[in-house]
This record gives sequence, structure tokens and C-alpha cells, in this order.
Amino acid sequence: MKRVRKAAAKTAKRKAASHPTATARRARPAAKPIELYYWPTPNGWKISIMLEECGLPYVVRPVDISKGEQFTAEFLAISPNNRMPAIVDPAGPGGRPISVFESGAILQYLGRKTGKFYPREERARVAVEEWLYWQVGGLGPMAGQAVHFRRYAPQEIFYAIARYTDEVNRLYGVMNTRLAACEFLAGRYSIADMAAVGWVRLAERQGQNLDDFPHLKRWFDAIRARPAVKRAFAIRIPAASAVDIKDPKVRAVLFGQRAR
Ligand SMILES: N[C@@H](CCC(=O)N[C@@H](CS)C(=O)NCC(=O)O)C(=O)O
Repeated sequence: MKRVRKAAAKTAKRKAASHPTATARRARPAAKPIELYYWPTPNGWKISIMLEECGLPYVVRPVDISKGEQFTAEFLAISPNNRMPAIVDPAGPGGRPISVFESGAILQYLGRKTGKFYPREERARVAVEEWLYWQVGGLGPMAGQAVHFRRYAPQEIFYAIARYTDEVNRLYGVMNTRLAACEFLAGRYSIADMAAVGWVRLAERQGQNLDDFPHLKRWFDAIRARPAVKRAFAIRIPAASAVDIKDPKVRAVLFGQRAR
């Protein structure tokens, strides 16, 4: 019986191969969605924005970083840095699953996979990569430290607050100057803008006033008005809204991490 089915399948395959239009018309099983390991922060938003912009089917797998879910063996197997975001794409290269961690690497992967928001032409690609790496190596870490010392540190350390607030101010100035000459960071709307927009969304927490940066404000307003970006920002994770950063249990998970 098995052999008969195999033979019939072989004939069908041969036929399909010789009639490509028939193959294309045959209903394909629905593609499995990409799994997005996510928590609603600027780094998480980068990827929900890209998935929404590309219209890729995805499911959100919340990683409650306030409870330590970033340290589970299952999560560390795909994101060894115990940080979200990460993705698992069931239809990776060669049709096999692939996991990707680090927001910049995920954006580049999705850009290559879809051919969207990450141009192939070398000059345009270099421009996107310059601003993407500028974000992941500069704006993100500096803004993160500014928020930490302004809002989360147990003591008010003036030197640390001034150092990171000033550095973020400098970086906002760099974006503002760039955006005076270009509509988007790399010219056209790209993964570089998606990487930066979530951080600019939290400007106030970083001690910044967008009114001081009119070109940056114009850019921010244009991006947040995009339907895909609105959908990404609208994803609600109720447990995240309930996190109390003053709770000693939460602080013990998030702060003072050392090698394990
Ligand atoms: N370089 C990483 C940074 C990601 C990151 O810092 N994620 C934070 C939330 S915004 C996180 O998962 N924190 C968990 C923890 O601190 O243990 C990336 O760009 O993906």
C-alpha cells in the first residue's frame, strides 16, 4: 500500500514538474508563522515593526524579562545573551528552521529574506548598515544607560546622569543633522529607521525634548503615522504593563547580572 502511494506520488511530482503552472495553482499548506520572542521595549519594537511592515505572519512569544524568563534553557538555546528580541523562522534557509538573536541581525535577516527595507544595491546597503550599526552600537546602549541612571538607579549619581544624557543629546543632534538633508536615516525608509524609532519614542525618559530637534521630530511623526508601525506599537502584553521596577524581586532579576 505504502509503495503504491509512493509511486503515485512520484508520478504526480513528475507531472507537476512538467506543468509548473499546475503546481503554482495547487493550494499550498499555510506557511508556519515566525515566532517572535518579545517584550514591549525599544529593542522588541524594532522587530514587530519590521514583521508588520513586511506583512509576514508571526506569533508573539512573550519573554517576561522581569520574571527571569530570559534565563530559561529553552530561551538561551536561541538567544545565548539572555536578551530579547529573538526569532525562530520555521522556513529558514533550505526550508529548515533558523533562530536569530540580536535585533540588528534579525532586521538584516528579515530584510534579506523579504527583499524589503534593506536594499541590495551596494551603496544603498552600506548607508543602511552605517545607520543600523550606529543605532545598535551607539544610540541604543547610550539611551539605555541614560534611562537607567535617570529612572532606575538606587542613588542619583549626577556624573552618570549627565554623561549619558549628554551623549544621547549628541546622538539626537547627529540624527537631526542627517534628517535635515535626508527624508530617512539612510535616504529611503529602511531597517535603520525601524531600529531607531522606538528609542526616540522614549526621548523624554532619556532627558531629551524633541522640540529641540525639528528634523528628528518630523521623521518621528512620519514613521509613527505608518499603519504598520501603529500596529506594532499597539501590541499589548498585559503582564508588561503590570511590572513594578521598584519591586526588589524585579530589580534582582534585571540589575546586577553577572556571569553565570
Ligand atoms: N543588543 C541587544 C540588546 C537587547 C536588549 O538589551 N534587550 C533587553 C530589553 S530592551 C533585555 O532582553 N533585557 C533582559 C535582561 O536585562 O536580562 C539587541 O539589540 O537585540
